[in-house]
Amino acid sequence: MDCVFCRIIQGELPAKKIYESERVIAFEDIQKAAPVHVLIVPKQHIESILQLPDDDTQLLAELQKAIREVAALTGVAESGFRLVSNKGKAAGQTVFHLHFHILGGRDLELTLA
Ligand code: D5M
Repeated sequence: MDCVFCRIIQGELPAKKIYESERVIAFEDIQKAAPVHVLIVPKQHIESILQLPDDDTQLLAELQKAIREVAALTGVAESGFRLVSNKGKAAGQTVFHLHFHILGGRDLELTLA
């Protein structure tokens, strides 16, 4: 298996886990870009946001719950955070397993790109 996030999910690589549910895991980004930088990842290998099935209401709800829980657990629910999912190389996607970055813990630049 050459997907780094699948290897974390299988327990083959270490990660600092922040939150886990049946189908979603959240762990700290190894290259922190902000004091709070957590990745929210479906356990199933889904390449990007465009492959996320819109009829999988359980997974969609678990992802939404994970965002809310991670924001609360890391303290950024109050202070504010940015939620990012890169799709494709041109957008900066380097791991081709869907993930949402939660960034916060400091004032973030206003630019989106
Ligand atoms: O984001 C991919 C992110 O994944 C990037 O910020 C580094 C992070 N990453 C890569 N390998 C690991 C491991 N092993 N643990 C934790 N975080 C990791 P993208 O949006 O695809 O550029």
